[in-house]
Amino acid sequence: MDQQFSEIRHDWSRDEVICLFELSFNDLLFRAHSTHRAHFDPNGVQISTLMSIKTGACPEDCKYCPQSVRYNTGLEREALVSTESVLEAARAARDSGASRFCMGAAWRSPKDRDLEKVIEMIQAVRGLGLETCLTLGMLTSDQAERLGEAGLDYYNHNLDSSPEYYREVITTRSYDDRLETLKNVRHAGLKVCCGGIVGMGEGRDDRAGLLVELANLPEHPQSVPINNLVQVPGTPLDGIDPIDPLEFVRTIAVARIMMPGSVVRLSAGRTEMSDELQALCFFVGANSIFYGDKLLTTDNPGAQRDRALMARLGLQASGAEPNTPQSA
Ligand code: SAM
Ligand code: DTB
Ligand code: SF4
Repeated sequence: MDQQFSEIRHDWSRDEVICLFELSFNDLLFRAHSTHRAHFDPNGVQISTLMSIKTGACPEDCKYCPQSVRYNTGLEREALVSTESVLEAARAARDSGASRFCMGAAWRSPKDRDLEKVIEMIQAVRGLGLETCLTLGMLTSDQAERLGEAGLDYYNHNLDSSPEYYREVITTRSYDDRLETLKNVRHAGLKVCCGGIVGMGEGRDDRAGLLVELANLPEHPQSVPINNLVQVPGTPLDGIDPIDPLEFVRTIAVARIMMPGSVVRLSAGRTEMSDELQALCFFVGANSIFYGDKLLTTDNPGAQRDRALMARLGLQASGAEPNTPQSA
């Protein structure tokens, strides 16, 4: 494989990444797509379905999030759901083509007794033959170990932005708290799903800073969700200028070049995107989506629209396994 398209690096500098962002659009697209092709089936898309298993009343103050208790978004809070309702939703997701079921809770961190119930859910979902992913907030190393022993496949915990912009968006926890949980998850042998949000008013420098943090982790996250902010009335970021769609494509392209063996998810924000914009994102290296009517609390394109989009682009649901052994 051409060295340019295959190298797994953990020593990116921000300046170098800004240079990638500044390439001519065609040069960037060509390089990102070539990298993508060298590592993955370019027509395969991994499909995950999300379920909110505990909704709203979160003590954290993330300015983008409809689930924070601090903002009046009109969201109805809901306690931890039953394992039966998880099973029912997971079965429906599997039957409509998802390969992974992701469960999210609006917690700062789970209590040990919550974890008991969540472990029951993991085992039920695994029993259906689906991969499992959880996002529950911060984890101690013991909690991460327990989830690993229960058979959890992935843990989602995003870095969300550059270290300096993070402080503008969230004050109730630090970047180091995030890095600590990521370390605990990695050490427990779980696969890491870690990405961020753009369109929060950050600059290109922050987007580059986020990608540097992700790629310079001891291992590239196996899954990298790139969310475009879903603006929710009542949250402080509602009404902010949206990101230029071509800058969004550039962000996906640079993520693909920097983390060639990771699955990059075109995550929140697809409802507002045209088919053409999504097609460009797939071309530059996005190879995973959330599928189903809802993300956690906000709308996602329905299954019918996504089936039509995939047929229009000749994309197939797949596990999106890298087609070459990863060296780091
Ligand atoms: N409470 C846990 C946490 O913060 O890690 C898990 C759930 S939280 C909703 C998971 C991720 O969803 C956040 O890290 C953020 O990247 C994304 N997210 C939340 N609200 C969003 C929004 N309005 N638009 C786009 N992404 C959003
Ligand atoms: C991720 O990066 N995006 C997903 C998932 N991981 C948990 C969540 C998006 C949430 C969008 C806002 C909502 O629906 O509440
Ligand atoms: Fe809570 Fe997670 Fe939303 Fe932040 S992003 S307010 S931690 S649910």
